[in-house]
Amino acid sequence: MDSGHTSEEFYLRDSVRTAVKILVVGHFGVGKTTFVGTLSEITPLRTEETMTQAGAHVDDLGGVPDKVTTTVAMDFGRLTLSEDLVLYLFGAPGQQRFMPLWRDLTRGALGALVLADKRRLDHSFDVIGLLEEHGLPYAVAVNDFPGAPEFPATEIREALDLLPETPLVTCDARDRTSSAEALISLAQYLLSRTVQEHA
Ligand SMILES: Nc1nc2c(ncn2[C@@H]2O[C@H](COP(=O)(O)OP(=O)(O)O)[C@@H](O)[C@H]2O)c(=O)[nH]1
Ligand SMILES: [Mg+2]
Repeated sequence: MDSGHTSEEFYLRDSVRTAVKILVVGHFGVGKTTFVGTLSEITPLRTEETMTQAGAHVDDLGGVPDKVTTTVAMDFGRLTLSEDLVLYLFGAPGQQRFMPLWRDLTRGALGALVLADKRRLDHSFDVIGLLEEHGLPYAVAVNDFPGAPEFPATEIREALDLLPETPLVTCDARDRTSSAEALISLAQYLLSRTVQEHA
């Protein structure tokens, strides 16, 4: 197989003892596939389909007119963090019609990173509502798209109705360092909650 990957990258190291499932969620066109692709060490599994005319009335193209694919199920990627710890990233669709997937998707997940777009923060309400419904802790990463208005963090928090402890960071899903930092803010938050629970 000539995919540019070595078997080292495909197979999980024998030393891995802990696998953690993290969701990367957000509305249509917010950067989930990009984010998982940027961080994954394996070729991400993508379930994208070319949008058909039939989907035209349900997939809101506002703000992303040149987007021709949409995630129909999810993205899947892997990130080995240390000898014994591996993260599995599940990019989950935010469209209303995929909501039945969420029960299965949230099962076993430690937390979620919500990708948000400042140009349409209201589009994140559904996804945040679902996370709260499922009791899954989350951090919010605002992706900077060209032409996005400049909002102070306090206004974004207010618009999304975030708790004071919910991490809010900015992120460029196309950039590995920036995406990793967003994931780290989620990990630190999850860890601080675990420490509190055991205090
Ligand atoms: N400027 C900018 N563009 C992004 C960012 N993340 C994704 N994009 C672009 O936005 C479009 C939609 O991204 P995609 O990952 O397909 O969104 P998805 O529907 O959430 O999977 C693509 O053209 C990406 O290149 C980001 O952080 N900043
Ligand atoms: Mg996608």
